[in-house]
Amino acid sequence: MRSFHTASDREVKLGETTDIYFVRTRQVLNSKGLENTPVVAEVTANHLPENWPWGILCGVHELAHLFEDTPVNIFSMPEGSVLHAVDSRGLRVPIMRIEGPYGKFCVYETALLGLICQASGIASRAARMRKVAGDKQLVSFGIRRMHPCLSPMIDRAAFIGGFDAVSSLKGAEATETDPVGTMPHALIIIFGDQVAAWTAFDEVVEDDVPRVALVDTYSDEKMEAILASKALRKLRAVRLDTPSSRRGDFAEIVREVRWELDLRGFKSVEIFISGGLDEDAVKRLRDAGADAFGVGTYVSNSPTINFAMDIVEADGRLCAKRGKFGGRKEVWRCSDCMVDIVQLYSEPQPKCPRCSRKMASMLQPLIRNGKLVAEFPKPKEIRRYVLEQLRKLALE
Ligand code: PCP
Repeated sequence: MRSFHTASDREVKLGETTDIYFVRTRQVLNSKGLENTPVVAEVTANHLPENWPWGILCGVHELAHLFEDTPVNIFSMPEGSVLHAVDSRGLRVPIMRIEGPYGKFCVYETALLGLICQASGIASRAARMRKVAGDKQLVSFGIRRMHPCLSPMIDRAAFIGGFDAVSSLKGAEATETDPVGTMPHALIIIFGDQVAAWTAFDEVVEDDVPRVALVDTYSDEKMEAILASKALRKLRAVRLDTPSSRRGDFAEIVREVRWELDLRGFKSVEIFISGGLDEDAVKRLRDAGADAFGVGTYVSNSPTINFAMDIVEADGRLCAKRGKFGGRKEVWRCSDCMVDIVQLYSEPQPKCPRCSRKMASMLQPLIRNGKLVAEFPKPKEIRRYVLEQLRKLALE
């Protein structure tokens, strides 16, 4: 009897999370001897959520494991690549191409899309947060808003998107980092006294864990921040998770806390903010003097990037459905200008329309005849790749 309403790795690999119409399609193709019809299918996004000018591709490694031992070839943008919905001429950009006998992989379309739609949405919002936060610390606090079986994926996507740390044990494992957290209101409520709770935390928790005191449980943030700074010699920061009913002009509260701490010589005590943070709030509070942010729902509950997979060639015939562009394509990118050009596969390597430098092909071999042929960089390396690209991009 399963405890949670989730599918196991084995069930996903067996195609049991597919939509029934793919099972029936395979049934029809098998009965008519068409299951081995060779196709070229491409994955594109009609548009990006909230008019984002770009997104971050995430979920490719899991997708590769899904297709292992399936007789197909897959060419994909590497995990962590910036993606555009359309190229510099308005043509939709394929982020992935799958070539092979359609009947052998049709049941995987559902899982394929699920693996990249959600993770790419999270990584993209995380990357936008990264752009807004600048060099301020960003910690992923969002797994509590989502099904726990997804916590490693959510934290990994947030980290790859540019977050500095994640709060969950499994997320830290998936990113090969140390989990980061402060203290919950519950700790202070149990002690019934802020100073007693902070001091107990300081006595008991390992020395290498930064001391971040929560300063909004019972009274004014300014007063509790001063109290905590006086109580803990090694205090790294104070966390303000002020309930929305008390937030008012939160930026002004942050400025006030900063001023009063500096006034009393606690210049090294940082200000950590959490609760209901989105891009606008982080920008406002960063400018008000906040040093670190715990972001939850806004990233873990990101809109998905609604990728679609479409057959563009079948048995050598050009055959895209209405609204899609037929024929096998290549995606060329100028990694300096971050400009994309989509061309038919047979066309020669183009030059960047902006800087005239040679462009690089983005669709790299991932799977060849069911075998993994791509290296899987570690999450830290993928994150570095994302940060390099973000330096060349504007938020709007
Ligand atoms: C929440 C908890 C989450 C934060 C806020 C994420 O505070 O710390 O990590 O919030 P968001 O989803 O709105 O971005 P509480 O609910 O007060 O929980 P706790 O006392 O455990 O910190």
